[in-house]
Amino acid sequence: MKGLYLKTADVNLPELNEEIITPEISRQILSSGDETVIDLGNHYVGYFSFKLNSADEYIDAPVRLRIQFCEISNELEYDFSAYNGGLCESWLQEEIINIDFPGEYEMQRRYAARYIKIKVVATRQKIVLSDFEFNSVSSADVKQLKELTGCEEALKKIDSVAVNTLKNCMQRVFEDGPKRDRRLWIGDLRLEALTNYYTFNNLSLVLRCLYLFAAADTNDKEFIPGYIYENPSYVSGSWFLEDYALLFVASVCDYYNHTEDNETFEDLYPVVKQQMDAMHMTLDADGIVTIAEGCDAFIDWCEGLEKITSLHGVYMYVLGNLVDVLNKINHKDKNVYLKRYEAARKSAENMLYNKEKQAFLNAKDNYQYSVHSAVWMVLGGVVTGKNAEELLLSVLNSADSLKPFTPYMHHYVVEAMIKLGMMKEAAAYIKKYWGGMVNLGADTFYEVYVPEDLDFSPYGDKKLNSMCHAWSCTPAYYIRKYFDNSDI
Ligand code: RAM
Repeated sequence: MKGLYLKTADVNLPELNEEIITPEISRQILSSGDETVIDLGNHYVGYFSFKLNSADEYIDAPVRLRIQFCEISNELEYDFSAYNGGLCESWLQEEIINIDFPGEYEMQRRYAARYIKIKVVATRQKIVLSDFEFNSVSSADVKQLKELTGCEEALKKIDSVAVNTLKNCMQRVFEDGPKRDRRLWIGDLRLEALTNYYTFNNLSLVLRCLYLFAAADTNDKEFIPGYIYENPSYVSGSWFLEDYALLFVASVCDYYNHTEDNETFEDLYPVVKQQMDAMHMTLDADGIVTIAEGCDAFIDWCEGLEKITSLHGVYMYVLGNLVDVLNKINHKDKNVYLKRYEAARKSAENMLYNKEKQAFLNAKDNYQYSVHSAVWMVLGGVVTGKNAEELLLSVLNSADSLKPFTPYMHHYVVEAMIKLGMMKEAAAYIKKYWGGMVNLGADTFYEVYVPEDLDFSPYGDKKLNSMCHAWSCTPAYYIRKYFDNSDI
């Protein structure tokens, strides 16, 4: 089966569209110690080339350049040698190159950048750098994109940044971030695929990614890993995130809902079933999900976050999505999952909800009060209607609750609002949160954005935060699905 899955993934390997960016910068005459900055005018992903020539006399020694690729202008000031984070510093986009002869120089590696800073580390004679070109690549076909017609300027601007974010993450797979980690993660894939349906609609890229995960090695619990590598050859990931395994199922359901492609759904159903059954096996005596040994849950990059209530909500949300699809196609297993959904809801009402406080405060999560729990319980359908709306607004406005850290989690806040019909609040939330990045001058949306702490990094040093990150692209999905041509 794995072989067949990989074959389908291969058949759907996309062609990359290229666009040559020629920055407006004249030829630069530089000596040792000089520096120049090239502004590409927007954030792109691709390959950089330039010409090097001698100015007056022939260069009689190699020329040593330090070239730094920066996603945002602040990075131009970063001292890469002072990096102090938990991830490997080789992710920093910096090269020292030595050029022996004058002529054209094409850099071999792919970069994500708007700015390119070149420092002449050593040269004997003056040099001339010219003919700068950036060959940008993406598997998004921009011709597929429809213009927004009836939406206010603030949302239009947010949409364009979101679309740019998605475009730059669409490569051989839906990457999480073209600077880092440059790989396929389920949580990111799901949000990219959803946004892709309303923008570039590259269905074969979605198929490719779903089949790549279907081919992954599962752990002894039968969960697929949270990520995989596919280039130059296939390697299965080794971090097993239960919420991500469930969101694979959600992604298959989204794909079915968008395409009604029964054949693909049936093809992937064994993996779907495996994830749902593996999750079912984690239920404790109270009927609440647990994090199995050797597994983990992501939910958000939020320090100290207790995750059981959220994870239970993800489980219910995915059960709900799956039951909808199984009903649509009148699948034989539809009642199995409906029963599980109902049982999971009862357990959540009994064990996770505090009636007196009207909040999700419970022993499973050490009575921690978080937006995450509330959002996922709303999405799981444990609370509904006016009650849910009030509960959600209280936790969002409370000074004591843990708040989302990543645009990924903020996406699900907006989804919860939309589920409750809070359309005005959802639009306002997008304008405030993603609009905040636009106000900072974002060309693409960031991996993490905490307005009160702009230096926050889950990795201990913001130099490695990704400034064009897939899971941040969903305003384009919301705007195009709900807010373009609406009165909101
Ligand atoms: C980080 C990346 C990725 C995300 C995982 C859980 O490494 O930001 O996008 O899915 O974490």
